[in-house]
Amino acid sequence: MNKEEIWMQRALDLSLLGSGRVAPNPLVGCVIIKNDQIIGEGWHQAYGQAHAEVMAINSLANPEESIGSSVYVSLEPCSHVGKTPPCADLLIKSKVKEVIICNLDPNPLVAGKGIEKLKAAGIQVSQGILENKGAEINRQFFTFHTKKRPYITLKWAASQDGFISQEDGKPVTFSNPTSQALVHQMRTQHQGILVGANTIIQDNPRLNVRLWPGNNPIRIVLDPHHRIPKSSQVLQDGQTTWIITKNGVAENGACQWLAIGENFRIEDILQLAYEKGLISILVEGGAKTLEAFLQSKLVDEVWKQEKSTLLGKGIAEPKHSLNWKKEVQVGEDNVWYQADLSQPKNLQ
Ligand code: AOF
Ligand code: ZN
Repeated sequence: MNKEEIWMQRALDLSLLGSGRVAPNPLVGCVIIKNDQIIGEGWHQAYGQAHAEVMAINSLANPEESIGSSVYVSLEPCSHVGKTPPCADLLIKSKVKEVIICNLDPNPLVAGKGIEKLKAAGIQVSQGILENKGAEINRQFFTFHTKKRPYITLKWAASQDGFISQEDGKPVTFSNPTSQALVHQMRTQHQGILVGANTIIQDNPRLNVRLWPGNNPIRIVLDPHHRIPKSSQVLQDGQTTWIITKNGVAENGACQWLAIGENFRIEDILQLAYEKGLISILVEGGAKTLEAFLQSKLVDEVWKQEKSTLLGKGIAEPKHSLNWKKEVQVGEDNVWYQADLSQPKNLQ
């Protein structure tokens, strides 16, 4: 790595410290350099709070130090007044010499305007360093703005012989404590968590985050025919749940019933989520729901947690021919696999 890449890598590493707390905003990190040394650092820590550039400028021992400095930031500085004032204005006021950017901001409120503003003020601007790494870190944010739909991750747990529950749909425990913590981490990293009505009826899950620090995703239940009982935990704990139905809309507090019509297509569900500003959804089951998403091809990431036991019978995992790649061994009895969706025989 050359020096520029090292500073940008640091900005990207800092950006990840906001993981699980910034959605629907992107992960952004910022490093301020003078005389080949880091003199300030910051990252976007939580939605609604200061942007990375503000945190970095505020971290300087003395505000004058920004004059003539080089600012490495993992996303194009914003040019709009949102929850916070424009970062481009702050950098101009701080008299920095140059701004080095990893990725452009696809948000139509910014999209190139941040760079224009900096250049118009006589600041040197370059863009594209470690661009692929930045695109990977903010894949949810970029997918949301470029494809105009949430980023979709599928995740299920199965026995080694490919069953995800008992024959009658009753749950089986495939997790060990570390695997459970990983599932909760994954939940913090998505803005929504989606299941079908059967999962609510059979498991009565809470679908919230308890074993990892970070935000709870919004619960989304596909319940076309209003089958889930009012006593379900997701309707009783006072936190947000959307129940997607075919017809009949009712609202009561944290729970919202949202009707999307008879067709009930995955496309319609994602359109609704897009309009509500959800940048990512973790689909946790059950079999029918996972299958419907795989069939729709509107899937960006697929994970399987496999337990090294044989069930012999039960409800089978989704049958799509996915190319699995082993990612991590979790304890003695769990392996996490990710599907390689870049292969032609698969989804894309
Ligand atoms: C930056 N630095 O650290 C972040 C940026 O509502 P706001 O004010 O928080 O603005 C959110 C938008 O600002 C977000 O959609 C994205 O375009 C940009 N995020 N920009 O310069 C940051 N988090
Ligand atoms: Zn900003």
